[in-house]
Amino acid sequence: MNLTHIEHLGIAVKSLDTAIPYYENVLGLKCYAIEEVADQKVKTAFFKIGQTKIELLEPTSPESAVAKFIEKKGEGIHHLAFAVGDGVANALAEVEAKGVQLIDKAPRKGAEGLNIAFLHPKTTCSVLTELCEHPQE
Ligand code: CMX
Repeated sequence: MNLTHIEHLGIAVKSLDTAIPYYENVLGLKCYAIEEVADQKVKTAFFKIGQTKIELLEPTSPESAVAKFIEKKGEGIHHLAFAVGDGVANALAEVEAKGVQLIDKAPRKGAEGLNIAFLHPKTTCSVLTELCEHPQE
């Protein structure tokens, strides 16, 4: 598998309105996009540092995976997303053959139009892991 870089870090927050000023006014980053991902029941805010993004995730429903995470563990780092150079579908087949449990059996559309798939944290050393690719890659 060809992982090229950390595409983003997903951070669960209760409120974007509370979290964004910290990233902007303290860390000096610029929020360049806010996007609701309806099927994941989250509202996201994006910042960029070099090739890597920070994705803040605010749940929009108590049934959201992010709402459950915050209830159980509190706010904080929710997932680690790698950019895959040779296709998410190929990478899924490869990691599944090595015993990793797939949450998404096939790539689907995520925030910013990326093709994405999640791997179950029970089989990834407790880190919810996302594989991503830009559709043109
Ligand atoms: N990181 C590490 N472990 C996690 C986790 C996370 N983000 N979320 C859940 N877990 C752990 C729980 O602590 C729990 O462990 P224990 O059994 O030891 O207590 C176990 O996984 C099961 O957790 P749960 O609360 O019962 O939750 P579910 O099984 O219902 O769902 C998961 C867990 C990972 C399958 C689900 O959150 C999921 O499908 N996530 C992928 C999609 C997602 O997170 N979307 C939001 C972001 C979308 C975006 O970036 O656009």
